[in-house]
Amino acid sequence: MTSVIPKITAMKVYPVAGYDSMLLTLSGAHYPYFTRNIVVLTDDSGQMGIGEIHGGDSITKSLESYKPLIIGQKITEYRRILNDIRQKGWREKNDSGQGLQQLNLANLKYVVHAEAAIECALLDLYGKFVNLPMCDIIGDGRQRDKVEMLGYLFYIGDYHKTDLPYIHDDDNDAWGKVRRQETLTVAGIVKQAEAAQARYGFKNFKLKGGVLSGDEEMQAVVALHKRFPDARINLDPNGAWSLQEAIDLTHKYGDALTYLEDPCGPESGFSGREIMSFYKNATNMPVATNMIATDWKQFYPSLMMKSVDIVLADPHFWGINGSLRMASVLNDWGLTWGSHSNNHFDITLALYAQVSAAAPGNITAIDTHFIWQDDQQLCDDALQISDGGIKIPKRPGLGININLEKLEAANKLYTTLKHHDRDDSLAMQYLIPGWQFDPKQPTLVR
Ligand code: GKR
Ligand code: MG
Repeated sequence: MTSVIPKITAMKVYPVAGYDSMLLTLSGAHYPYFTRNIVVLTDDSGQMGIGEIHGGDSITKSLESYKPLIIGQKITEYRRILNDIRQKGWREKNDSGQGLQQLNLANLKYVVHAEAAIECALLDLYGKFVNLPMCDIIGDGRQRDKVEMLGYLFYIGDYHKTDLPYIHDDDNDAWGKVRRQETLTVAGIVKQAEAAQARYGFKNFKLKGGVLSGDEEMQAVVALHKRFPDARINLDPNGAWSLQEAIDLTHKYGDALTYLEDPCGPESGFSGREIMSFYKNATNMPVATNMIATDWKQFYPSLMMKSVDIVLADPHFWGINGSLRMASVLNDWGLTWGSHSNNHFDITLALYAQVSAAAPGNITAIDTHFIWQDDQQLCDDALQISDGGIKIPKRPGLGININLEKLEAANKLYTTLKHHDRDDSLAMQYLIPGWQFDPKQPTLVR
């Protein structure tokens, strides 16, 4: 017999992989595959709730350790379940406390909160139970029906220079072609933005920097501004520039930018929070971060020193409830909320849409890598980006339903991989032999 409030009867963790382009960042070159973990909860009413989080063995192990704390529980107990997980679940030890200040990918497993995937799956079930979309039951409830996403642009390496199985020729329109081709020039970045805009209707753009010299990247920003004069344009070198370089580049090219993301980081014994504060004092340029404030403890000094204006509170780092708590605080204090992203499937896309729909105030357009993965959906009813945004569907919970065949195929691909953790130096070494990550040196400036 089905109980009035459904109980969780099963939890499955699927480590999965998808295909990626040779995207370049300060940490190197994206490998042909990216990995994630998908959680599927089933309740005794027969519903399934789903969640997605970063890949890697450590996160899989954390998720597996949560099973005894979840199975048999009522879905309405989701806050207590999450508290239990935080107290009793397994979590990787030996966190240096550095966070993402220097974009060291080995630290991602400390910054990511695996339980966010459980929170998502539980809220998906809860929404289905009360027959409401997730954004109506989280935070302060629905604030908008459509969420704006930004066009996330990348420099791209030439996969022909590797013997790695990068995806190519997988789509026919202009975006489908440019997203797999080498892109290292100003004209190439503008072409990429045009193609992304043609398919998705983006109004605003972010260029991932930390690849070429600051001057060359700023020239790309100037060209984007010229081509899309009404767009908010942001460049994110992930802290690669020195304080002085960031100030000089801003004075020279700042008119083309609306804000900058993590322009500089720790240097001369000062933390990234202090350096970003000096930068803001010198330039008055609004600054976004997903590096110096990735939790509440880091947020406190960032706030005291006025190091940041836009906190990209990714629900995978902050939890769904934590991210929305941040949205309320920022709104009350006249600051701005947004969300950071890493490569992801359509489950995360739906989560970003639902969380952003519930974030109060004048939020900034949301980061998403999904345009690089579009066509690899794990759900049949995946949300679509069109006219620069995502409309919240009327369907309950996350608003999407997993296709188990596609999920199992992505899991099968994962089992063929030698590396489960992200290491962007592996592919990068095909372009520059012996290449090593240096948080202060753009990837191709060697
Ligand atoms: O996809 O390589 C990437 C990005 O550089 C990612 O790792 C960053 O964490 O997108 C992120 C950011 O905004 O810093
Ligand atoms: Mg960033």
